[in-house]
Amino acid sequence: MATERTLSIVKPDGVQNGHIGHVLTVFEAAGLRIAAARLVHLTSAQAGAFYQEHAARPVYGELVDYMTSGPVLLLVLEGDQAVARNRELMGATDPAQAADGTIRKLYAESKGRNTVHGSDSAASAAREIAFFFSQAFDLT
Ligand code: IDP
Ligand code: MG
Repeated sequence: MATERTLSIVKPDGVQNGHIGHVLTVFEAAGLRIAAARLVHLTSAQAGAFYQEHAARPVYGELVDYMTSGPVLLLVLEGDQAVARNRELMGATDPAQAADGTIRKLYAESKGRNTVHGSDSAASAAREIAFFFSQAFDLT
């Protein structure tokens, strides 16, 4: 067992389309515990800083606009190999490429409006969790 934590975000389309409940059910059914959660409407500064690694990509402006278009649900998931497990449950970035049964296959509208975010490595997870959640206050 390699218990890990990872950051998940239910993106604006997932919140607006009413998929929070099912996304949480998918995580819990897969054995991932919800270790922290917060619903927020991100500012451009916050979304821009969170996605700083993508700042040089053409999609960056569109991504920041989209992520600030409505509330998002920030989640810390915990469980065995949580980083990889969450990425499996999410499916590929482009819903046309996502495997059957994945969250993005079910709900994503496009490569941009793709319902969920998930950390892509243990290092990203540590950085992303620390960006949104405080060890002293939010996480036990
Ligand atoms: P990931 O979310 O599957 O890890 P990344 O390549 O890290 O994918 O891209 C971050 C986010 O940027 C994607 O989830 C998606 O919302 C957006 N994005 C990536 N590529 C495109 C694109 O070609 N068009 C529109 N949005 C994109
Ligand atoms: Mg990514």
